[in-house]
Amino acid sequence: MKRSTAVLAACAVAFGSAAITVIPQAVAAAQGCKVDYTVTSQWSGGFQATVKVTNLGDVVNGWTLAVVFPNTSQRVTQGWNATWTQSGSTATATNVDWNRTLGTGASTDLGFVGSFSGSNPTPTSFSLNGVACTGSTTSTSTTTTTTTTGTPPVGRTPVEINGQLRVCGVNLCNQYNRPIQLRGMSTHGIQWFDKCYNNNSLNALANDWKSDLFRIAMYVQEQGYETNPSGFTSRVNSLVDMAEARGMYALIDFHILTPGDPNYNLDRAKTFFASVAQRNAAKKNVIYEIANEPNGVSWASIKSYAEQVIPVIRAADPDAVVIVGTRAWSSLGVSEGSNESEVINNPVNATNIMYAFHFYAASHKDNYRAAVSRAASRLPLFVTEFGTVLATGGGTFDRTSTVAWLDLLDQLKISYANWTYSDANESSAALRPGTCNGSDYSSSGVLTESGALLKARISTADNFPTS
Ligand code: IDC
Repeated sequence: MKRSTAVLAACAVAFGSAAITVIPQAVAAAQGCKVDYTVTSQWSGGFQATVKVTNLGDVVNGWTLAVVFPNTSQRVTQGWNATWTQSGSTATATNVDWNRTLGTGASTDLGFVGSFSGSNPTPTSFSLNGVACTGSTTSTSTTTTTTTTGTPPVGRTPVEINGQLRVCGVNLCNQYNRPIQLRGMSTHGIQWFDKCYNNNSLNALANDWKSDLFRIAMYVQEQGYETNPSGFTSRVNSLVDMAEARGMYALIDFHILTPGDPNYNLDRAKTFFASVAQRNAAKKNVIYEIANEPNGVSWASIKSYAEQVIPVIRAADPDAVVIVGTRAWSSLGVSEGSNESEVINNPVNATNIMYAFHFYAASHKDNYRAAVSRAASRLPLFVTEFGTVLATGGGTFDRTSTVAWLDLLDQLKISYANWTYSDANESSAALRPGTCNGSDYSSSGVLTESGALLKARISTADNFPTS
């Protein structure tokens, strides 16, 4: 508050003296702007900044903002809410369609992830359409704290606190533009385990597990969507409503698996997402996952699929986060001998998207964790599915590897959903076989070893920023 008062005062002085020395011309447009620049986090060699641009002059239709760094080693590597380029020490942000027009007094929030070497001083100047933004402020917020514990506001759900989500830089951000991590559970295939998803089980997930997230795994093949498109679409919608009623985010998973080329289901995906996106557009709790696990298919084919399905979702629900599966069972290519560079070098041409990473703790260990650690500063990642066991969904429950993974995801603020909140007779399931025949989902006796670990991890207090 103090800061913005000072900024306004500075602008008034600047404009006051301009009015005295310049003879106003009737046709000249009033010009002026201010920028609030904040480094929101910084790590070795990299940083993330937000840039709030306020137009203090007449309405502008189309704009560029120049940000002059004092140091040519500072580079914008990825930006949002504008098209970012850089030449020498000047980075330029050009409006995107939806923020092209800035009325008098209107603001727009931009941001970027940057790299630097040596020191990272704040920019020396900003200008909007060539006019210096006087009275601009720069600041650095407290950073690098990723493990703070906090008590969530009593009686408020994850969706009430965080509202509509968006991708900012490499993070999932809440309505205050602050990075958050969602922790939750995935269904098993809803064509097989439908009876596990009812009021009692969802109450337990929201109230006892304190889950932020409910992933709805809608298989396309294997007796799934293709056998009854309207029936599965309506079941997904009702599960979205059940999650919403309990303040949880709902992740709609188009669970392709075999065949592994998502383009095999391209028409089905367009039909399905057009329908669910239109029906759920006004909701704040929906996230779309467009291809569970592409496999045996190139990144170029997956990217092409994504660039056809995402516009269908955007046409109906423009502001929702969309998650794109990656090559080799969503391993960022690692399980087929590649790595994250194929995505970094050839990203999907869309904004407000994240990339899926999946792992099974007993099968995927240090080299996969290394890939995630590297990729996390370059790509927005979301672990939409992982297991505590072998990639088969069964076998040994690997506590050590699971804990190593979850510690890493917590540290990087990467959201996750565990496979599965079901009573399947396999070690990945969180509930003991037979649980879904009864009405008790809350007592500790219904949990498997995997379920007990996940419930203990997920139910700890969230740390959602509220301003
Ligand atoms: C598994 C189920 C298993 C089912 C099999 C085939 O746990 O009961 O028989 O699918 O449909 C994935 C997939 C997910 C798999 C899971 C475990 O996304 O569908 O579920 N897994 O194999 N990727 C890696 C592992």
